[in-house]
Amino acid sequence: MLRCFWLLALLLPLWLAASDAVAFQALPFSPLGSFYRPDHPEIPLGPGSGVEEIDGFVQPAGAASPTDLYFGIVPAGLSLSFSAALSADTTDLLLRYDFMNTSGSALASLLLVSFVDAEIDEPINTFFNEYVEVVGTPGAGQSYEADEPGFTFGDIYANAQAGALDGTNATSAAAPDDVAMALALLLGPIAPGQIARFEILLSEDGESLGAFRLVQRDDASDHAITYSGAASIVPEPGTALLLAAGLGALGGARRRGRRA
Ligand SMILES: [Ca+2]
Ligand SMILES: [Ca+2]
Ligand SMILES: [Ca+2]
Ligand SMILES: [Ca+2]
Repeated sequence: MLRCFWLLALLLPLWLAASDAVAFQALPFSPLGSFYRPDHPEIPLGPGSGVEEIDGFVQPAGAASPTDLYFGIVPAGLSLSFSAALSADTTDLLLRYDFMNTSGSALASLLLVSFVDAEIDEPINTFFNEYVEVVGTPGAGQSYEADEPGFTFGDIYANAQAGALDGTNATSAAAPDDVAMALALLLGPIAPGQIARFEILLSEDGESLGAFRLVQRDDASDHAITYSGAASIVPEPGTALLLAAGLGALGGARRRGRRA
C-alpha cells in the first residue's frame, strides 16, 4: 500500500506535466485547407484548445463575391496548393495557401479571408467564456474581425462570406462569450504563372507573422491562441533561378576570397 502511494506520488507530477504539454497537432484539412469539426469529431488543436472551424474565402478582382473553399471549388483562372505544417516543437501551425494565376492574363488582386472558430479549455470551462485581444495595427492589405461566430448575434461569419470584414473587435474581457477570428489579406497584381502565397499562423506560444495579431483568450485559463497572417508574391521560376545563380556566384566569390 505504501509502495503504491509512493509510486503515485512519483508519477502524478509526471502525468500532470505530460497532460499540460499537449501541443498543437496537424488537423485533417480538406485538400483546399478547410476544417469543420462536425466532419471530424474530437480533434484537439493544442493545450486545452479545440477547433470548431477553419476556412478560407477567396475572391479574385472582378468576382461578385468570394468562393468558400469548404465546398472544394477554386475560382476560375486559379489553382490552389494548400499545406499545413507544424513547427519542430509543435507550438505553431502554419497554413499555406498558394494560388497560382493560371488565367494567362494579369490578375489585379486576390483576396483571402481566413476564418477560425476555436475554443479554449471547452471541456473544463465551456466555449463561451472567451474574448479576443487585438495587438498592433493591420499592415497594408490586411483587415480583421473578432466577434461571436454567428450562432447568436455576431456578423463575422456573414462578413467573411461577403469578403468584407468590419475591422472591429466585438468581444471583450468584460463580457466573454463564444468568439471567432478572421483575417483578410489582399495581394496584387499577380502576373500569369505567379503564385499569390497567403500564410496563416496559429501559435500556442505567442509567435506571429509580422507584428499584427489577434490573441484569443479564456478568462479562466493561461492558454491562448495567437492568430496572424502574411501575403507575398512568390517569384516566377525564371526569377528564382536567376536569384539562385546570383547567390551561387556570391558564394563562390566568398570562398575564393577566403582562400586568398
Ligand atoms: Ca513557437
Ligand atoms: Ca473556454
Ligand atoms: Ca462584427
Ligand atoms: Ca469559438
